Amino acid sequence: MSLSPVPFSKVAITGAFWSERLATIIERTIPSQYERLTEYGILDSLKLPQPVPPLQIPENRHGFSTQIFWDSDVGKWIEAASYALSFRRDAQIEAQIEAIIDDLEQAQTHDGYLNCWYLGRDPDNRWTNLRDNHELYCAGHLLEGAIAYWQVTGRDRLLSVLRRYVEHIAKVFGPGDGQRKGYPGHQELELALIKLWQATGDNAALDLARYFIDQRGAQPHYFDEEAKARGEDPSDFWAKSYEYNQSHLAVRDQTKVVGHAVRAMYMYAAMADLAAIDDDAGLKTACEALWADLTERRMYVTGGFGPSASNEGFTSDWDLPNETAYAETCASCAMVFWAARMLNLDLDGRYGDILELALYNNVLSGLSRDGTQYFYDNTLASDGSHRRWDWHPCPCCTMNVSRLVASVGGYYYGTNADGIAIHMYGGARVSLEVGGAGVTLDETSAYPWDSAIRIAVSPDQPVEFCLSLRIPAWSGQSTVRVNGVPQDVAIDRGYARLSRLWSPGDVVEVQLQMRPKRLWAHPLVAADRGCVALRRGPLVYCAEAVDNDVAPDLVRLPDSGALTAEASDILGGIVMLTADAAAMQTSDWGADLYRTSPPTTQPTTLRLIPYYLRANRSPSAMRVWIET
Ligand code: FUB
Ligand code: ZN
Repeated sequence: MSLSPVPFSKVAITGAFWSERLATIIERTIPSQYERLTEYGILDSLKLPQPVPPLQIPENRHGFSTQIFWDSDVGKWIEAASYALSFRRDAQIEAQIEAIIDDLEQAQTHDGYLNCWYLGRDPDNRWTNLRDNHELYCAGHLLEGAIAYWQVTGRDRLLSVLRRYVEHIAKVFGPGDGQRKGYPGHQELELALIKLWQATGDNAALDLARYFIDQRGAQPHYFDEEAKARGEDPSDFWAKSYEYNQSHLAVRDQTKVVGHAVRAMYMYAAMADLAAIDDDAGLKTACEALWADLTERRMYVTGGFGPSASNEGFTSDWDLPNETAYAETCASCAMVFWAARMLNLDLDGRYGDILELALYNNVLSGLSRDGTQYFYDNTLASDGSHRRWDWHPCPCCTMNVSRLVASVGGYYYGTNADGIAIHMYGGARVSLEVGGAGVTLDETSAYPWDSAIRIAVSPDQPVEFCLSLRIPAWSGQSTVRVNGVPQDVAIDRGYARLSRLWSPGDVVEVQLQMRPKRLWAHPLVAADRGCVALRRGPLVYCAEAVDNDVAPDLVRLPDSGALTAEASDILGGIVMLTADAAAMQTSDWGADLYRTSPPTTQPTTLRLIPYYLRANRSPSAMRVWIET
C-alpha cells in the first residue's frame, strides 16, 4: 500500500543539525538571495516596462540567454522563503513576497497567461518553442512557490494567479481539437500540477500532468513539428538528440537515465507520483528500471550524478570522473524529490538510503556554512581552485538547495491506513491521525553525528498501528527496543516494522551502527580504481589540505587499518575521521623528473571532514577518493 508524505508544515524540526541549517536559511540565505535577485535585475524583470532593457545575461553560443527562465528563480525563491517562514515567520520577507505578487498580478494577461520574458520581449510568439524556452518550466516553479506560500500563510492571492495560469495552459494543451499536443522541454510543471491536485483536489491539473507525461515522446515528435513551424530544421537542434530532454521515447519505454540530469529527475518524480495515484504498473516498472540504472551505474558516491558539463547530464555507464564532475546541485535536489516519491510508492529502504545520501552529501555541499555561497557543480576532487560563488548567471541551484533544506521536515514521515513510516532521523516532532487516534512522535537524536535514536510515541489513547523505522543499509547490526525491551524484529526491505498496541508513554530506542567504513567503487569505474572513500553513517568524507600536513593527492591510505571517528570543534562542531596513512615524500627526490626507484613514504595521519563542508575555509586541495 502506498504512503502519503506528511507535509513539512506539520513537522517541527527540533534537532541541532537541521535547526542550524534552517536558521541559516531564514536569517542569511533567503535575505541574501533576495538581494541578489534585486541586484541582478531579476525582480525588475517582472515589471515589464516597454521597451524592455537590454539583455542582462548575454546569449550563449546556441543563441540562448538563461535570462529566459528568470521567472523560475522568482518562483523558487518564493517557495524556499515560504518553507523557511514555516520555521520562523518574518514580516520583512512576507512583505517582499507580497510586492512580487503585486507585480505578477499586474503582469498576468486577461486570458491568464503569465510569462514575463515572453510578455516583455516576444509577446506574439508564446508557446512556439517549448523545446528550448522554458515557458512551462517557469510556470511550474511559480506554481510550486504559490502552493508553498498559501500552505504556510493561508494567503491565496498568488495561488489564484497561478490557478488562472494553469487553466489557461490546460486550454492551450491537450488532446482536443485545436489544442497543442506539446509538453515541457524542461520538465517541472508536471510535478507542480500534481502538487496542486494534492493540495486542492484540482482534477484538471492532475489530468494536465498526466497528459504531459503520456504525450512525451509521441510521434510525430512535437519538437520536430514545432521547429518546422518556426522555419527551422529540426536536425539543427544543438543537443542533436531528444535523449537530452528525455522525449526520445514514450516514458514507459525508458530504461536508461539519459540526457540533462535535472530534467530527467523532475520527470521521474512526476512519473512516480502518477504511478502511485493511478496505480499504473507501467510507470512503476519504468521508474524501477531507471532507478536501478542510475544508482547501479551512474551515480557518484556522494549521491551526485550527471558528470558532464556539455549536456549538464549523463554520459555512459561507469563514467564518473572526479575532478571534472558536474554533479549539479539541482540534479541531486531533484533526485531527493524522486526518491521521496519512490518511498511513498513502495516502502523500501533503498530509496530512503539514496534520498539520505544525496541530501547529506551532494545537496548540502551546494550551500556554504554561512548560507550565502554556493556550488553548482560538485566535484569530488579539486586542486583548491574550485571555489564557492555568491551568485551565478544561471542561479538555478541556489534556490533549489534552499527550498529543499527549508522543507526537510517534509521528508521525514509517511502514513497510510496501516501506520506510520519514519524515513529520517535527527530530531523532529509530528502529530498525526492514525487508526482514529491522534499520535505524537517525538524523535530525539544527535543524528547524523550519533546513531542513538529515541522516539517517544504518544497516542492520545491506546491504538494499534505499525510503526516502520528505516534501518539504513550502512548500519549493519542495529538494535530496537520498546520500553527498554529488545525487540526481535526482522528488517523488511530496510524497515523495522513494529506492529503493536501503542500506549501513552511508550518509548522506542534504535541503536544504529555508525562505524566509519571504507568504500570501493565497481572496478569498471576507471576514475576510482585503486582508491577508497570513507563514509560514516549518511556522511561521505573528504580530505582537505587545510586539515593535513600533506596534500591529499600525495597520501596513500591502505585498504585496511583502523579508522577513528572523533568529535572536533572545527566547522561548528563535527565528527572528523582520522586514519593512519603514508605520505609520499618530495623533499628527498631531487631535481630529476623521473627515476628508477619509487618515492619514499613517511607515516602520516590523514584527517577527513564531511564532504558537504568542503570549501568553507581557505582555498584547499580536496579529495573524496584517496589512493591506496
Ligand atoms: O534550464 C534550467 C536550469 O538551469 C536547469 O535545470 C539547470 O541544469 C540549468 O541549466
Ligand atoms: Zn542548478
